[in-house]
Amino acid sequence: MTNWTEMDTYAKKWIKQAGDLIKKSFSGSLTIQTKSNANDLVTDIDKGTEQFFIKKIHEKYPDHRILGEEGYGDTLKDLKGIVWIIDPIDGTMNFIHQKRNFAISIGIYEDGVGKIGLIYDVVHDELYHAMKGEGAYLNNDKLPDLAPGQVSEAIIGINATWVTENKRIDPSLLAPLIKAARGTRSYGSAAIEMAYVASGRLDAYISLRLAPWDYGAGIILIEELGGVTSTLKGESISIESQTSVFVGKPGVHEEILQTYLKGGNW
Ligand code: 2AM
Ligand code: CA
Ligand code: CA
Ligand code: CA
Repeated sequence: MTNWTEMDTYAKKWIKQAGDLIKKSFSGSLTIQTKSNANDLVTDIDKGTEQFFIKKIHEKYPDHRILGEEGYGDTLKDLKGIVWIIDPIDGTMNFIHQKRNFAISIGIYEDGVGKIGLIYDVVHDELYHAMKGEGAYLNNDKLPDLAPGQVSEAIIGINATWVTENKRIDPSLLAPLIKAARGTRSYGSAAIEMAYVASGRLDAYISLRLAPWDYGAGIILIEELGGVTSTLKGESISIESQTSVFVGKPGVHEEILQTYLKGGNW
């Protein structure tokens, strides 16, 4: 029998410990490297944090597998069994430039089904957590279910990249949505933006390309609260690959999909 409560307790303990290690690193110097391009950054702290989780998980749960952004976990061909999907620092650019607005994201899946989602905004000491069927919380406070809303009163999380010339979408397609919304925000961390949708600070969030470790925890939190998660086409998100991600409270998600996105050729 899988003891999810025990796993949740360990995951929370480890995420707080990792957060403390990250905070301690602020007083030292960072080693920064680039990945796919000059603005795609990684630090020794991203790598060290991922390795910290892998060590803890392997010690306690040797049969669990781990998918981590920095590649120290397992190479997975499927999501059978229990898989921890980890982004050790989501918002690395913020971590480097601002020392805030980054998070640790952990989604725990069983046979591809999301069971536990944790997003820890380290600097604000805000831990968003959910266990499937057991409610979602911000620290010790239970989050209310997401109430229906409408675009005219919505704040939408979206990165300005998607309304400039880019590879994935005609930038003019999102302009009418941005005009119709009450406002837009961009925080530079997909995990934080999804946690903000869960907590009602944002009403929707759109990204044209995210990886499983960016959204693995966030979709568990949002779905637990009755929010809607899909790709930009309105299809269900497959946790196994890079995808567009479009999440929102009920009503807002539907209105955006029907009025602004339907018929787009992405
Ligand atoms: P990261 O900081 O873990 O790399 C920035 O707008 C958001 O997009 C962050 O959540 C960031 O995660 C993510 N991101 C950055 N580069 C990305 C890439 N090449 N593919 C997918 N997501 C990326
Ligand atoms: Ca990265
Ligand atoms: Ca990320
Ligand atoms: Ca990362």
